[in-house]
Amino acid sequence: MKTHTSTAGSGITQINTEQLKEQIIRHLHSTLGTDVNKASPQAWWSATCAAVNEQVFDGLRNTQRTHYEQNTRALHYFSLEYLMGRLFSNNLHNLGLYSQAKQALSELGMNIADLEDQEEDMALGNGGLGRLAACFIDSLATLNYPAIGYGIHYEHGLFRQSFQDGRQIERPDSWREYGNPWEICRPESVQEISVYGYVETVYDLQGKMKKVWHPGRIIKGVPWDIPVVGYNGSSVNVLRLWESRASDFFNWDVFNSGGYIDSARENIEAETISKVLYPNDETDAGKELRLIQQYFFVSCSLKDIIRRYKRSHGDDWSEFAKQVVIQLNDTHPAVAIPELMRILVDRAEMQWDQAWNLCQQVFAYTNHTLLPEALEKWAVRLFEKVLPRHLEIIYEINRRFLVEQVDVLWPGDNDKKRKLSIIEDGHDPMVRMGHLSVVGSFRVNGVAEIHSQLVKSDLFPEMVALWPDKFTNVTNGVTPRRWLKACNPKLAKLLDEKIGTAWPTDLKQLSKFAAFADDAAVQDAFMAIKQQNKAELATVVKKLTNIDIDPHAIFDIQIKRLHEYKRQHLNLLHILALYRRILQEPDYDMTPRVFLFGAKAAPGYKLAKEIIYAINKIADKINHDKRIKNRIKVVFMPNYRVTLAEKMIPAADVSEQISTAGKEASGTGNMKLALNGAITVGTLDGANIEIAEEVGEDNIAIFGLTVDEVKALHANGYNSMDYYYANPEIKAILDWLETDYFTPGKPGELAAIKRSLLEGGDPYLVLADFETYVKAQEKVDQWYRDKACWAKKAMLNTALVGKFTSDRSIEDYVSRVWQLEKCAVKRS
Ligand code: HBZ
Repeated sequence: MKTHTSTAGSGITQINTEQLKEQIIRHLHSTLGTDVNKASPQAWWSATCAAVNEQVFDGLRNTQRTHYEQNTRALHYFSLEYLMGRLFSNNLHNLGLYSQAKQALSELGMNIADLEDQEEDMALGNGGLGRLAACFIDSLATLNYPAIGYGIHYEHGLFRQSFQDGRQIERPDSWREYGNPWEICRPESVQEISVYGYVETVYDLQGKMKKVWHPGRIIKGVPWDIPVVGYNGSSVNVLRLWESRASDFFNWDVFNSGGYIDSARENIEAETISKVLYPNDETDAGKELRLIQQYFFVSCSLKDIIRRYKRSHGDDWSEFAKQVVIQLNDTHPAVAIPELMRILVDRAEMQWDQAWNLCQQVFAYTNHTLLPEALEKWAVRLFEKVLPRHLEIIYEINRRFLVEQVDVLWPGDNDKKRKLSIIEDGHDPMVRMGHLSVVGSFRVNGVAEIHSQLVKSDLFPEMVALWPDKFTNVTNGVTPRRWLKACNPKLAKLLDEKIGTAWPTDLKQLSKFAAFADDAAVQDAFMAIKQQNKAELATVVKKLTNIDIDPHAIFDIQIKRLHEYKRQHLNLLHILALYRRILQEPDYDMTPRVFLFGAKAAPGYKLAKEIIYAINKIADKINHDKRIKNRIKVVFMPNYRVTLAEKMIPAADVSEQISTAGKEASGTGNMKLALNGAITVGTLDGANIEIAEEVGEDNIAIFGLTVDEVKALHANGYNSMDYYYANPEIKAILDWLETDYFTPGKPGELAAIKRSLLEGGDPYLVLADFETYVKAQEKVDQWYRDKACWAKKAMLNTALVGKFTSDRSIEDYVSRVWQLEKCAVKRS
């Protein structure tokens, strides 16, 4: 019997296989009330989680004690979304316990993979922004930075997707239905927050004016802590998520006056706040409940931060900005700015200037989008109803900003004032959250070089004139622990053998792997791993969709939210072009390809749902067409999520990153796929540009218009009809969509795509990029025919993307924004 011992770092108790076995059995008995003979896989999973938690909580206690004793400056990450996925294997890997657990379970007659499948994804996010937050908290703990993530404990995460006759159906996600072993409720840290009501102006005995907010409703925030285990287990930080409940105080009143039923209704209304994640990405929901969600978690979190600060500093605010830095993950938590002002001015009775000074030292803001429909705005009328005092504070912030900053640089320039005002004028005036975030923060960053440039040149040029040093870039990154070591164990092992084991925390080490790119034996090993990963994915595809795919075909993968700017329909037009070529020329020479999609559409985004429907219908036709001789297969994986990504990414040959230039802020799937040896077919957009710089132009297939060319084309008047008439292949494909070829008996069912590209004016320039896209795909097909050539390119992708670890992103934030010190955690 082998007995592995953990290589865990200093914060965590070391443990071996035998001890782990004992712990698992002990938890089966005393935590789950069952035994080895009758325990279900679910019970085995729970018992193993409980055993793992013994190590996790050890590390958590040590970390919290160390941070308290050292009284360190800490980062507070404010995000409405954390797309965590599963935590079982992640925690085991980060604790250095994965192989022990695998061994222990196998000796107990269990397969660790079966247990992993018992866990629901923690899908408290929509896409890139939420997953980025999850990667960042992993890196922060790994790098020993004192940090806490704040967010909402949604009862329902992102909806579950299935297809009915090819159309997307949404069902609620009940990830906690059977409990969540990774969270701890902290009733001792409950907070109460207020909404609605009115503001009264009162004067004290000295005649000093004071504003008093009389809230209309009080809501309780109950914190749930999820330990975030750093790799090697040194620090265990916390993700603190707030759940809303009716306030006891409020209920008591209603109950006493005989309103038992009313009090039940109040309960329900209060609990609604953390009930469900809004499923929109890149569109502003503008709904009252959404604003209340934002304020709820921000207010609870600020109170929590201040409570902790006061424990060591009392009413002395002079150290606050030294101890606290708050990162706003997009504008969603930007109401934190007026909320902190309210606490300081109304509650702590601080002078406005001093309070504002403090705010501007504490907040930093990350922008994730330039799309106009995604820039958050709140109707002033709605704001006034929900947060009347905050609206007054925003007016005062704006008044001073316009008088003291804008009018000083541009005296009498009303046009500048109109552009820069936090309040957008009109018959329905709006609060611009982006403007508020820039004005209230000491630093603003975009998420890739080109995006940060565009934030400055296109979004906030006047703000740059006011504060040139405020703007910076931090290119996104992904955690190589989850996105290589855990999800692609075979490749991880090969890397360990060839370049040593330091790469998970020092990803630039991967460049040593480039030395093997021409080594035939290593090429074979690398390609054999890819082949096995593809075979494993083929099994998953068969199980989920009943479609047979050939692991020897090129696996061409596009996984991301469904959006016109991401251009899944460009991919679809290419598939149709290949299909048509084969029908016209039965011996058409192409390397067999499997096109795999994974994407959820926002439930209210009609065209996105039409694109899903079209892909499914076209897939069905092609997959059953014998004339194709399996040269093309099309698969739409249902319910794309972190767990599915972990299976798809290691099996990808080709990574589709084909957004219209200037629209994708960064992308992070692009990084994960390249890291796992997929070759990118991509536009010069977001982080694709930096990936191309790193891997070199021979190892990536770049196509399409650049940002400047896109701007020029729009400026000169883009007419998609020109492309329709000029290119017979485009015309034939679009016309095809109007027939009933793919939807027998129902002509026109797929016509929405054609309409948006022609009558709709093709806002994302699909037709303009079609020809160069097809050429890039032909190049990829040629590359794949030469096995050694492909292996070399794929290996160089893995070797040369070390820049894109989220550890590097975090170090960039630390030096450009947060100014944090590391804090080594000691064992008790
Ligand atoms: O953030 C994404 C960007 O589109 C992507 O380019 C970038 O890599 C990533 C991380 O920086 N943005 C989102 O994922 N945005 C959302 O999910 C979202 C969610 C709710 C909203 C708006 C946007 O109200």
